[in-house]
Amino acid sequence: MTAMATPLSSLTRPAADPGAALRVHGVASLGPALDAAALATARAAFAEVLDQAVTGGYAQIVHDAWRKAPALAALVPRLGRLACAATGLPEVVLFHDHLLNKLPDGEDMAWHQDYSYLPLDRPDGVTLWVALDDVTEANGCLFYLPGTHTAGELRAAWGMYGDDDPRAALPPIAVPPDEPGLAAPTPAGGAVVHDTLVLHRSPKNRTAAPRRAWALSFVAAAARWSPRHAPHPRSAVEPRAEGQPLEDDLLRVPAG
Ligand SMILES: O=C(O)CCC(=O)C(=O)O
Repeated sequence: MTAMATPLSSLTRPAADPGAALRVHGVASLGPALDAAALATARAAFAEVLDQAVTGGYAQIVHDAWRKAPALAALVPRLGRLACAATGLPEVVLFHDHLLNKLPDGEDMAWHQDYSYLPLDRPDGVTLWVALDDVTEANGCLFYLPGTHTAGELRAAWGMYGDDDPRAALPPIAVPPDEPGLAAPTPAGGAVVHDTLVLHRSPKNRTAAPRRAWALSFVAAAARWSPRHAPHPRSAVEPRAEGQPLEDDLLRVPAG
């Protein structure tokens, strides 16, 4: 008889076995990922590049922050090793990263899968989300629906090209309106890792202070570009072919 997976009841404490939690629930709290010095470095870099942010209703976003701030690039190996440990991959590639400055009283971010927005031919990867402030339910922590990664890819929550978008034919995201999901409050320097297919949302910041975070998309080295799968800031300015290998100049992190 196969043992039933125990439902996840909390994301407030680091997972005892992040790899198992990621596999079963699609999300795992990792606990501290940046020590005090690294956190100070990341915050200083955040301040330096914030003027390069694009402003959306949901947050100010600095895309590809590691290319803009060498201090952030220097922190990527330690975070990539956490991604390798959680996924079991021998190596991960930093496909994309972004800094998020969630200003007070912005918009809610709806339930979505990160893979909907990755122009890649497979969902093999994770988002490593690092809190740069103490992130709570009040200032807009992430909320998850554990286990939803096993249902496969769903219709993109927003941002489709039109009816011929391949994502339009997928089953819609159907989460009851009264389903809050499981909150993942995370102290500054702490991280949460999630599967690119797990449903998550991020409500608005209801405090008076901005809320800072750094989200890194680590993917399997075998993944290939698929601009047809999803729009992406980089494929829009520098066109990529279907099936093109990931660029050599992306940061690659072997397991430690
Ligand atoms: O609120 C955040 O920092 C993360 C939002 C999110 O889910 C995303 O960028 O995919």
